[in-house]
Amino acid sequence: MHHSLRLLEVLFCLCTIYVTVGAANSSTTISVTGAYNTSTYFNSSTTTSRQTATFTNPPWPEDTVTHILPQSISDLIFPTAVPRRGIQPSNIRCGRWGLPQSQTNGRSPLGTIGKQGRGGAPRFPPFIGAPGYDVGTYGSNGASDSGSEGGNIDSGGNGNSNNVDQGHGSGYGDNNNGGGGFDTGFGGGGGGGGGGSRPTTLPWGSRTANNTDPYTNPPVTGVVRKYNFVIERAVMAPDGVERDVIVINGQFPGPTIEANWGDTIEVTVVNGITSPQEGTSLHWHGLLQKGTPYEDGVPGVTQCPIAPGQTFTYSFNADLYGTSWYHAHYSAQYAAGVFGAMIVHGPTNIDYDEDLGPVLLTDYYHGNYFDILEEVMGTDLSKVAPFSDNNLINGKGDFDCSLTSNSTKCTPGAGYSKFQFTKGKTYRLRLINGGAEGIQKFSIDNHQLKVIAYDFVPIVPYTTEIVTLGVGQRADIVVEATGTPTDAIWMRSVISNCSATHQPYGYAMIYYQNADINIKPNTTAWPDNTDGCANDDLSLTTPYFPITPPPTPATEVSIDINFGLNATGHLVWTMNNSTFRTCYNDPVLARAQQKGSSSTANGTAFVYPTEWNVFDFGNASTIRIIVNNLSPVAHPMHLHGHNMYVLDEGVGDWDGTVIRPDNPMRRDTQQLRPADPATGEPAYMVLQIDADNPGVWPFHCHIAWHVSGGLYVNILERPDDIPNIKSPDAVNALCQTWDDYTQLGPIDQIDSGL
Ligand SMILES: [Cu+2]
Repeated sequence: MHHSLRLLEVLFCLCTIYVTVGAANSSTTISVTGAYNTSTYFNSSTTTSRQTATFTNPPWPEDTVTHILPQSISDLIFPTAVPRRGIQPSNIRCGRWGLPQSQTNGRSPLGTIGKQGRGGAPRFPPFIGAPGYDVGTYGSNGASDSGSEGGNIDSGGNGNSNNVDQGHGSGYGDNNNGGGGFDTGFGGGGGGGGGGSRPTTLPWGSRTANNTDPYTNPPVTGVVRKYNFVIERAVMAPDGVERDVIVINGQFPGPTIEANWGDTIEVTVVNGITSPQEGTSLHWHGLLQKGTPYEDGVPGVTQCPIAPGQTFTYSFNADLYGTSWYHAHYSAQYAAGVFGAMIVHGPTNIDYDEDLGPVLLTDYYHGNYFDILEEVMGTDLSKVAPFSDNNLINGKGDFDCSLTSNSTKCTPGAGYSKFQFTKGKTYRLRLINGGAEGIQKFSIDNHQLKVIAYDFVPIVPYTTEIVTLGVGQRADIVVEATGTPTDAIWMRSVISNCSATHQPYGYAMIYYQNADINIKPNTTAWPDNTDGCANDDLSLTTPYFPITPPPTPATEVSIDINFGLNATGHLVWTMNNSTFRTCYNDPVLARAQQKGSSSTANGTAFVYPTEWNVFDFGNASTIRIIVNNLSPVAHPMHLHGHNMYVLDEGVGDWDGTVIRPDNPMRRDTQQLRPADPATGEPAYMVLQIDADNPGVWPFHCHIAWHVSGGLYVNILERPDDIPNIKSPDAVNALCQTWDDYTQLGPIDQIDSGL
């Protein structure tokens, strides 16, 4: 009881210490952030930011068994004397001694909470028979091996340069920069003037935003866009404060991926994470992965992790168009910097002059992600909801160095991202919330924003002053430069009071063509009357291509979200009273592929372990999910493999209302409101999907700290069709390598793993 009250205090008291960052230091150079030309197709063949690193064989020469995890910790976590409880059809090897996850919990505090959060938890005591077992002191020797070495990458333009834009620096060498407005939306052909090798037809043919169902009729261009990513540790100072990061090709944020609708994207990933080593995997947020669920990048679900030193090539279709991002899905690793924008050029539903490219909005922490995670997963309840330290736009922002400790290296005046407007022109901006926790409220002083798409779904444009984005959500907006030619304007993104931050204010600068770029803007923010925890009303957001879902779904399930303390005093999140934990060595999808069409394999049904949170929807053609939020915290709920119909959302019990039943909103991430803190009344959202994509699809909160705490379920969709989907050998080989790697010693999985 005492604990619960304390916890509520912590969760509710997210609003206390805001530090206002004063006027920004102005800088004397200006560069336009990501000026795209007027057409929306993309004409580069290959983007290669860096050569693939070479690794010797075996690929993890640096670390020995004892380096990976001290022997004493290994004994504590994986005691050999524990009676084994087999998971059918075979024992799953998760770690050195081959105990199934449900028997060990590793260093993880995750257990399964009893009904209503009361008693009996965890079902599988974490350290049975372990010597010296003591609540709260798990893994004390192993906790310190998350070293801060490895600063072998120069921080490039991040710390001290204002004129480098990291977001999309490398090689999209388009060769059509004649300014003629090339209407990709409705022209079906070149409307602009002569431009070198500009194609005479659009890559996606005659498809437009309102004549094509993207889910049934995507184009196939035959073009492959190739990228090489090397993921490594580094020390960087994007906002002036030096910290440990994990980044792609030395860039923060990572390189922008671009393709045309219908292209194939191929990304070769080298896991160069050392000192300590970690697995990794990349997820391509929002793409459907139809027929290629094994490319979805979720470790322990669709693949085994890419082991340290290993190289793996993802290959998948750009089957939807618009704005998105990619990120590591291994633990909370993306919060260390493993993410970037992903743009798929396609038809437009509105005219504009210039595409200014991605605008990444990210809450930002100065701590090492693993250190934060240890607190999130720890027993000190004052630390389970960590406060971010800053808010960045395209990886930039100032920080007040006087707020840092003497031991922290901080250089003032890191600078802001900059954009240029010309009076009278219209600009497309691609807003992405790529943060770990914070809800972003984006605005441009004195300018109206026309929202033309949410996530990968074009909508009937509507005008607003403030765009709300929960973690994982995107908005494409068009802005008309209605100011005067000498204007200098603040672009802002503010982390809402529904989130936990010490410094909510993110800034970038917009300079008009005749502005004095030596002055900083002096404009005033729009008043914010939006709900701090929720998206804009569903009645405001109408998909541009209408689709009417079946009014009565083939199957329906209710899922309750809650939290509580398990038997060891750790905060865990639950969906229908079960906390998720992945087994990196045993992907759910691989099990589903083995399982025959009669739900048996070799005559023996496979029973998914409880902690995998598998919801088997059989062959149902439509699936409705009613999510009830019993926790006083908002959750951006993300579904892989689909755009979900969002039928309704609000506080209380769903009364059966569907907002715009002939064409409900669709998107891949939807903000779930918190339970009413005054009355305790839960909040709800009602989702529906057409089961047209056989696979195992994660449905989870996109707050890094919540999914780490187990707020995750697997949607098993059309299991009878899954055995027909064959993973490439390279995907299967990941498990062999990962198995070999984990033979060296148990990995340090202190959270759900995702
Ligand atoms: Cu959440």
